[in-house]
Amino acid sequence: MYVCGITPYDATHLGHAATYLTFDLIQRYLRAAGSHVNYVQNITDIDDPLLERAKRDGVNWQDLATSQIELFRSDMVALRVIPPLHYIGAVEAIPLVVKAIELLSAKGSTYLIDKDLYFENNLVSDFGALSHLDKKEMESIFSQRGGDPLLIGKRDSLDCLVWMAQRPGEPGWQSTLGVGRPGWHIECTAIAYEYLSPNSDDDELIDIQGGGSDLIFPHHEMCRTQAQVLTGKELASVYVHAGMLGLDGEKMSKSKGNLVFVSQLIADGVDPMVIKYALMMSHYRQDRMWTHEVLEQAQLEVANLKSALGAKSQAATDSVISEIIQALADDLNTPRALSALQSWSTQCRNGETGGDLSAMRNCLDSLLGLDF
Ligand code: 5CA
Ligand code: ZN
Repeated sequence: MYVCGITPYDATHLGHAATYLTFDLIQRYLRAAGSHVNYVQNITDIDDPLLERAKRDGVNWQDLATSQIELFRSDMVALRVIPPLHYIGAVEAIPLVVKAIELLSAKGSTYLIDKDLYFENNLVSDFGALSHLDKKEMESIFSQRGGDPLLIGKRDSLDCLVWMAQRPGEPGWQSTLGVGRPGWHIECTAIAYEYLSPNSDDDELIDIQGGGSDLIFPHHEMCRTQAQVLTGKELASVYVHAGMLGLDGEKMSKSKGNLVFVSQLIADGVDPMVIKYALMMSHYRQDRMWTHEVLEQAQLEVANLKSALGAKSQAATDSVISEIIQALADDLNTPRALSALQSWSTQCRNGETGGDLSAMRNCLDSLLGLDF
């Protein structure tokens, strides 16, 4: 499973948390079912937006990245997210990126504009099969998400930058492609290619490619196309995209600045398990809003659950555990799982007995990552 990681600034807002919790639920379910999960996540620790933010704030870009990665990691620990097996930064992956670009070039799918190297994605016949957007929409989203559809010299407006020659005042790394740095999409393609057994006999390179739905286009479309040229294979058997979390009617995003930070909520005294519970109250694929009411409802439900777990005896647990497993198997239907937990809490409050407390605690911990 490859999940697109953070660009380390403005971390960790609740939108990030919602997305990584989704993939944590997948990892937990697969592990509980007996699978070994090779979970890889990147960190985009060199890219235009990071450099722009460091410049705006007058700080060193590496210091900004290091401090934000630390914050992200401590937030993930507080939320009891199981870390990926491989957690790879773009900077450390530069040799892999260069190798991948060399392979793309050997297949004739790159070209130069000045000293920058571009990938020609039209060479793959079903380009667009992931996002199903028409070309005008693609061009519009591409320019909003760091692309350059209008750049003169491109063979196609949607071709993407894979190696950017060093700009004055910006960092660059020596390579066979000249001194420069990786483009965004190739970073994830190269890391997935290296860490997720490209030599297996499967028709697809990996099982699950994931991230938020804002990555469907251009990011995952471009990664998929690059992987196809590199390997002749589909990048993933399943593409999983979490819906966007919003605040005050708009997507929570760094560019709009309407962010609620996990670390701020925790500093304000909110229990991380309540944050997690609140994010699981809605379905991961749904675009949804973060509101005070959502947090209050989660506080109430967690209190119910804690009092059920703290009671002298508990209502029967077998059927509720089985309902939780079935709910998660049903495309991670967390609202259904939490509603089963609330019914069980009510049964406990009504004095029903016959349950196995440690089985329930194990279920909460292993499948939902909840510990009270
Ligand atoms: N570094 C790239 C991916 S390679 C990136 O998109 N970084 S990010 O910091 O902008 O986002 C990190 C992850 O959080 C991505 O998977 C993104 O899709 C997800 N994400 C960003 N904003 C939201 C949001 N409002 N709701 C849900 N998920 C979000
Ligand atoms: Zn990515």
